[in-house]
Amino acid sequence: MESKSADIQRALIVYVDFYKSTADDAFSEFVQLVVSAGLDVICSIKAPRQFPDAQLFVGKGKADEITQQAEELNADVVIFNHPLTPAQERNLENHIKVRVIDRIGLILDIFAQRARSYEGKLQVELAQLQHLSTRLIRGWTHLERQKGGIGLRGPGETQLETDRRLVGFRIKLINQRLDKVRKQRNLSRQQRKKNDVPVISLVGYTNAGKSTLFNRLTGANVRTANQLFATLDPTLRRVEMDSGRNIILTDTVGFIRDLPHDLVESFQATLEEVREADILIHVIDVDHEQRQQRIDEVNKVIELIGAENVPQIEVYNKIDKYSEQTARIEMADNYPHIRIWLSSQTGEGLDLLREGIEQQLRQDRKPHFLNLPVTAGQLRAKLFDLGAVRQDDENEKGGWIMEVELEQFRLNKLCEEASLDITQLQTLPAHY
Ligand SMILES: Nc1nc2c(ncn2[C@@H]2O[C@H](COP(=O)(O)OP(=O)(O)OP(=O)(O)O)[C@@H](O)[C@H]2O)c(=O)[nH]1
Ligand SMILES: [Mg+2]
Repeated sequence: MESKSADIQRALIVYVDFYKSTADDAFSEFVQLVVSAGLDVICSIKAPRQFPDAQLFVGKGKADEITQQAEELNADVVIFNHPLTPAQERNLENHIKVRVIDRIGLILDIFAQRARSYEGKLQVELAQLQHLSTRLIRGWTHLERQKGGIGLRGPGETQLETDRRLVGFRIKLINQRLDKVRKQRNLSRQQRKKNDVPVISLVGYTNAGKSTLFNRLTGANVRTANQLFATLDPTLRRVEMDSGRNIILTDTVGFIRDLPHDLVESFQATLEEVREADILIHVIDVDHEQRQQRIDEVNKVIELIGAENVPQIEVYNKIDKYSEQTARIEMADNYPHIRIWLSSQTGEGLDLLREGIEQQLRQDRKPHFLNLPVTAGQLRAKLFDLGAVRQDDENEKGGWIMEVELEQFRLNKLCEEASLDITQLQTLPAHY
C-alpha cells in the first residue's frame, strides 16, 4: 500500500509468537496498536519462536529476512510486538539499518500523541524518559535515515541527545511537578468527600466503549473512536441521578494486556482516581472473543493500583451487535458486584445502569458498630469529619464504642490508613 501523506510512516511489523494459542487475537490487537499510532502497515512478518534470542530477539535468518523486506519496501520503521532490551534494539538497528521500536515504545508514542493536559504530558514524558534512560548509551548515529516520527515524538524529543545525568535530573523535576499536581488532586478529592459526592470511575480494556458510555450518562462530548487509547487524560463530570443525588463520573485511560510497568507507575496520579472511587464501572466489550481474558487483564491492573476492594458494576456493552441479547441486570459471580447488559450506542439498558448505581450507593451505606482502642483517636476524628457518627461513648479502657454509618469500602480504607485491623474493631449491636 502506498502512503498518501508524507507524514504517514511506513511500518514493517514483526510478530514474534511464543504462545501460539493466543496468536490470532494478539496479532490483530498488535496491528490495531500500530494503526492507532497513525502508521501504515506495509508488511507483517511472523516469527514463531520458543524463546527470544539474546542478541537479536529473533534468529539470524529472520533478521536477514526483515532486513531484505525493509529495504525492498522502503520501510521507515520496524516494530516488534514484544519489549526488547536496549542491546537487542541496538543490534537490530545495526543489522536492519532502519529504526526499531518495541511494543513499549509504540504505546508510549500513542500516549505522546494523545496527551493534552499538563498532567497527561508530564506523565507521558516521565514514562518516555524512564524508557529512554536505559537506551541512551546506544547513541543514534548508527542510523542513516534518521528523522522524526515514531519513537522520536513528544515531550522526550529534545532529550534524545543529552546524557543520562540530564535525563535523571529531568525525571526528578517532573516527579516534583507531578507531586504538586497530585497534592492539588488530593485537596479537591477531600473536598468532594466532605461534600459527600460519591465518585464513580469508568475502567476497562481500551476500545470497550468507556467514553461512549460516559458521554451517554453525562451529555459530555469526550472523543470516542474505534482506535486503541483514544482517551488518555481523565475527564470528570457531575451528574444528577433520578433520586436527585449527585455523583461524579470519571472517564480515563484504557488498559491493555502486558501494560508496561513503568507506564502504570507514571500514571499513578491519574489512576488514583480509580483507587479512590466509591464504585467502578468496568466496561466490557461483549462482542469480543477474548472477553474473559480481557476482564482478567483489567482486574490485574485494578489490583496493581490497589483498587481491588472497590465494588464493581460490570457493564457488558455493545449488546446491539447481537440480536439475541437483551438489556438486563444480574448478580455477578463475585458479590457485591452486579452485571448489567446494555448498549451505550443505542442507549438500551441505560436506565438499568442508573438504577444499578443508585442501588449500589444505597446498599453500601450501612451501620457499623465499632469498639475502638485509645490509640484510634485519629480514625475517630475522621469518622466525625465525614459526618458518619451516630453514637459515641467511652469504653472502660479509655477508648470508644461507636455506631457509625458509612460505606463498607470507606470504613475499610480508613482503617487501612490508620493501620488498624477492621476485624478487631467490629463489634455486635448487642454489645453496644
Ligand atoms: N456497536 C456498538 N459500538 C459501540 C458501543 N459503545 C461504543 N462503541 C464503539 O466502540 C468504539 C470505542 O468506543 P470508545 O467509547 O472510544 O471506547 P473507550 O473504551 O473509551 O476506548 P479508549 O479511550 O481508546 O480506551 C467506538 O468506535 C464506538 O463507537 C455500543 O454499545 N455498540
Ligand atoms: Mg475513551
